[in-house]
Amino acid sequence: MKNMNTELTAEWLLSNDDYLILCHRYPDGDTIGSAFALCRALIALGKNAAVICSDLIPSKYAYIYDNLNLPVFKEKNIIAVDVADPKLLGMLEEEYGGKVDLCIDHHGSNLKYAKRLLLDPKAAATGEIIYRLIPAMGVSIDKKMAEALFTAIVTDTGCFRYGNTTPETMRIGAELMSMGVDHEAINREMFDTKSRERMAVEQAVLSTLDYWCGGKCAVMYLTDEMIQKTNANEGDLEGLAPMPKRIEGVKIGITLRQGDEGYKVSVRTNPGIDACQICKKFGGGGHTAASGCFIKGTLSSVKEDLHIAISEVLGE
Ligand SMILES: [Mn+2]
Repeated sequence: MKNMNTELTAEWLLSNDDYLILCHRYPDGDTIGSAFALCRALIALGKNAAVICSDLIPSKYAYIYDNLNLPVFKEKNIIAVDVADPKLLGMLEEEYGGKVDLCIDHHGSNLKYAKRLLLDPKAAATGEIIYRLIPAMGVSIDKKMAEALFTAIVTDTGCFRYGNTTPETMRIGAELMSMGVDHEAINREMFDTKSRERMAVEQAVLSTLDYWCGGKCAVMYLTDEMIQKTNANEGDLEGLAPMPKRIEGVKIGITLRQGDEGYKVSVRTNPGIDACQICKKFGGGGHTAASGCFIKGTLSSVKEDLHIAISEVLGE
């Protein structure tokens, strides 16, 4: 594994071609926005580039990938963006997990699985790293790239609210706005507009809310059956994870989502508790305030495993 900086990465991208860019599963605004901004920049250079993801990209992100004519080519170089662990490639792991030529990421927990790694754990979003990379390749950021990068940054910072937001994040946001990004429309689409299916999911998921450790931990879950009943699509299920930690007195918020033979666990914490430490116990990772892991078992066994781990962390 070779550690890269922006200049070295730009040089490598300029001297190669035929890039396949991979997003992480359960794609969010950062992985999608970063991937398409980079893809558009490479195409602007006359390179072949395309983006793939193991899961469907939610339609609310359509403005990020519309009007993009992807060339037909055989990939020679694999790039993963915002992917800390090859497991997060989902169904693409088997084919590409061991073949990633370049990983661009901001997760301190990155497993350093790629041949080259451009990592900045201080960046609030991978989109910040791509924002610096595109001009280093000699490409000027156009409006579509700016919209994609703005989306990457607002989604990973909760619209510049979370602790990962730095003065640099705000400066980049301001620069992107001056490039013509319609911040109001993007923020409305990302944070305000909710489908009826989404409202039904929130209603269902909130009805499962449970409190542990004297109310310092709030837990809720989402099963396949609930998803079916509410007729929700992948886009309707995004952004549920921060909900439990918003409750007064809660230090740790946990959201469980049913998966194959177990549950995907999203942990969100308020200052003073390291979510990454909790998830590492179960083979996962992420950031201090937002991390994830996968635990095998039934709903009740997964809850029990978590309850024990959380009680230890909270010293109860
Ligand atoms: Mn990210």
